[in-house]
Amino acid sequence: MPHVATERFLTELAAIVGPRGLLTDPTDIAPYAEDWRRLYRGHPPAVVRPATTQEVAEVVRACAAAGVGIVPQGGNTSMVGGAVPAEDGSEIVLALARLNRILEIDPVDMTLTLQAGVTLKAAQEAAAAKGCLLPLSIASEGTAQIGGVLATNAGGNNTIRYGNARDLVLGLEVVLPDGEVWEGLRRLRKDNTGYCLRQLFVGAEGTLGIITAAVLKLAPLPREVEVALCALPSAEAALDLFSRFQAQDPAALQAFEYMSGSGMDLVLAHIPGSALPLVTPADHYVLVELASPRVGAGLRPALEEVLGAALEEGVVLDAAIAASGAQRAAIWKLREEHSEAQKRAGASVKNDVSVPVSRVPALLHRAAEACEALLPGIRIVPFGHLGDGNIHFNLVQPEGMDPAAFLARDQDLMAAVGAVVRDLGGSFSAEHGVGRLKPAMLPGWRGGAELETMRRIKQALDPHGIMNPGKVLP
Ligand code: 2HG
Ligand code: ZN
Repeated sequence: MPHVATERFLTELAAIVGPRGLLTDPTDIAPYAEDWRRLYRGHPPAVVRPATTQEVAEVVRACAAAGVGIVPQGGNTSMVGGAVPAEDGSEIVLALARLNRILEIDPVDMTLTLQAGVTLKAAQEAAAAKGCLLPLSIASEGTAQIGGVLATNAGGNNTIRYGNARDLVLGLEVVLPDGEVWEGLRRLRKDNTGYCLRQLFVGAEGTLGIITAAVLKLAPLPREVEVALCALPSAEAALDLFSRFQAQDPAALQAFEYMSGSGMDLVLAHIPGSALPLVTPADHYVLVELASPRVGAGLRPALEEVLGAALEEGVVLDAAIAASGAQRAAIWKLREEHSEAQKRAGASVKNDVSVPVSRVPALLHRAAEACEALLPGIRIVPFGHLGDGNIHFNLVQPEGMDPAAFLARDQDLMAAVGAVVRDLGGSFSAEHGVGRLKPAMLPGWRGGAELETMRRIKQALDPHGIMNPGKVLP
């Protein structure tokens, strides 16, 4: 059980990270104390901003000796309160933003070695400058940092083609809960030497150690990209369209994203500069992206072939193909601004769930029915990564309802969606993690031997429970 930090302890931290590296003024601390969704506000006595792995290790050793909890924090974009400190002053925030160096890009090995505090966008840009693609794309990539992206095993828009964050990790450097540094920055494509430690830290949400650097796999940079926005009559039609693109050329399919008409309406209403590039609004939309590293891959005719047939058969009602990079970006913006638009529309309850892809239409119908029965007038605004079965089944408060009264219903609503997801063989946390929001749900979904094994791993690595306390495990 972590202890409350003393003045003496803070002086010790200042000696490790220097005056630039320690924030204790409440105004400076405030942005680190609250999550993006504003669900939680902690009271950390300090925010430590180490500049080197060695400093991270010394801070961890000091915290371990004092029994003070540590909350590792990257861009603070967690959707589940994964990087917020406790209210009782027993946890400091350890921000990794100053570990922001790209260490090496190797275009032969196709690897990117970098520190944890580099933003995902900066990492993508560094790779692109060397003619390579870092194939991980998430809406918060301008702010999210590599350490957090790996700690949550982020998924995002390109999972259908390249997998999740964990599929890109070849090596890691991790500061363990006793302050020892595991130097595992290998870049091997094959390495069967005992337990795969790096995968233990990916997705552990900072509860087993602090990721300070990583080696990531790169892919060839696409030379041809096509993006289309399609309006569809039903969720079944969206799945049908996905199958058509899969059947045509699965290797070209880079993203297949779903948006509901209700979600699109919120974007159009709340995000300045957004416009629908289609004549008639619909109840369902899909963004499809095809990409190839080959010049002359013929993606445009391929896209037109599938869309043409789908239009003729009534599977697609209308479609717009981007004619320039600016138009591609404008279509992507309609998708990526969904979270921001929902935030502006009022209080929201998020269900980051996944089901087998074939069951996405059933999820959309049945979960909507269950939520409407619980709270008439609720705004159902699902969107997400249809191609991998991960839907953000998000709910926005009825117009005019008191936000607090709506949030008081969150457990009921999440349970109702959860019951449908369970019945469809899905997961209650697809890509955002468990964080502080969902530990109580874990035993119901991952009980028995699975939860017990997780507890034993936690106990073995962090026996005093100082690493990101209160997250993931109940
Ligand atoms: C996305 O896919 C993110 O845009 C955020 O995962 C989802 O706001 C959300 O629930
Ligand atoms: Zn997502």
